[in-house]
Amino acid sequence: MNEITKEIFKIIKKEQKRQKDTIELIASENFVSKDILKANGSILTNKYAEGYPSKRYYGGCKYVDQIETIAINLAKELFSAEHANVQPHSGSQANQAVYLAVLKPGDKVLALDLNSGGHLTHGHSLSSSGLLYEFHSYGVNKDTFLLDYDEIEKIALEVMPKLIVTGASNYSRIIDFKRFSEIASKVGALLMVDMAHIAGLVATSLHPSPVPYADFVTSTTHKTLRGPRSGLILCKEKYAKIIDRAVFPGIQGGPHIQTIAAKAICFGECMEESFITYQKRILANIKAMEKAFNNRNVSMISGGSDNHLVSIEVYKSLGITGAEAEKKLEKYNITVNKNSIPYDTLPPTKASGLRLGSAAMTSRGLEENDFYEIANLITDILLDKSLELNKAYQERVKNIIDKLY
Ligand code: DSN
Repeated sequence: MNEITKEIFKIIKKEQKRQKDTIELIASENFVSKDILKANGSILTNKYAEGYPSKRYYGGCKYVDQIETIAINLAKELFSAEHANVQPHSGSQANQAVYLAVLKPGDKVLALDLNSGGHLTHGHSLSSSGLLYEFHSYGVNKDTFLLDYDEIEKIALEVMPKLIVTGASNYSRIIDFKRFSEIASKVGALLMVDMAHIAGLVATSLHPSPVPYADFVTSTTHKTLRGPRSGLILCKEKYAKIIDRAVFPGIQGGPHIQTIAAKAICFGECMEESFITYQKRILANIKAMEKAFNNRNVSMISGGSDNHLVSIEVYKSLGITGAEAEKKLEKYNITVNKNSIPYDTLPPTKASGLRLGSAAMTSRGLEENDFYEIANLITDILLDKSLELNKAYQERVKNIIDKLY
């Protein structure tokens, strides 16, 4: 083992310890099963397989064809989709592929704005989405912080986009995909739903599925779905060809077969009864946080949550910016991310909010009383203006860490 290899493994060990000893509340993270880890780190990484099952540009693909076919079939079954492409390396690439498949440079797209919970690939000026296409945005209602479908319809009628995008990185309420599809058909637009955050809830019918309503559904596979770090596209059969062509050779070369194998295992795990129980616990656990924040008068965007995340306002309600809060909590081994809130008066580097998710710690066995305590602990830490680390809070963190699987 050379020095570089030793160094890298040493750092991986440290990261492993950090993950083990941390209260992980980043809403987009999770902990995969040992089988998923094993497939993802397997010899499949040695194989090139440009193309699709039985239509490859390389020899020696008979086994990887079997793996990709299993993954495709499971993805279709899990989400009741007509067609699945399991090759996107990430959610961003899944989105990029849909745009390439249906848009020409300069075409108009309507998507949720970043401050209201949208994603960079939904038209940020520095993302290829915003650079190549003419993105317009809708936000959330100024008073309720909820999606206002009548307002979205009004904007859609003004913009007349070719594609409407919905789905979010930071929206804690149920999204009405049927209403979005009605708006899209009224203005003659296609509909794409990026369900990355809620895919696990959709897979278990705990959030309404976008699949019957959207022309295209994109997702990551590593958030509530609890699979490997990767992407997925679902669509109607009539779009299968243009989607497959947009992924390869449109934006990607060889698929990562080791990750596709891990995705197949993930989809299989999602069909087990225990996965439904897990998703129900995610929801119950976030409700426990919601209750604690309510009791402590910590302001939550839209007043609470119907899914796996809750977005809290910290600048006005606790007197600390999101960036400072993130740093302060990290000192106590609580990992969160700062997040802009709708109509934020602070820049995204500071931000007024924190986004907290329950998927990862639910995977590690925490229950409602633990999440209730975590929300109280976060509130205590953020209200405490002392610069010294507080031993009592450290003890409370340790009590939670000690319970983790
Ligand atoms: N970065 C992811 C998130 O945290 O929501 C979205 O891609």
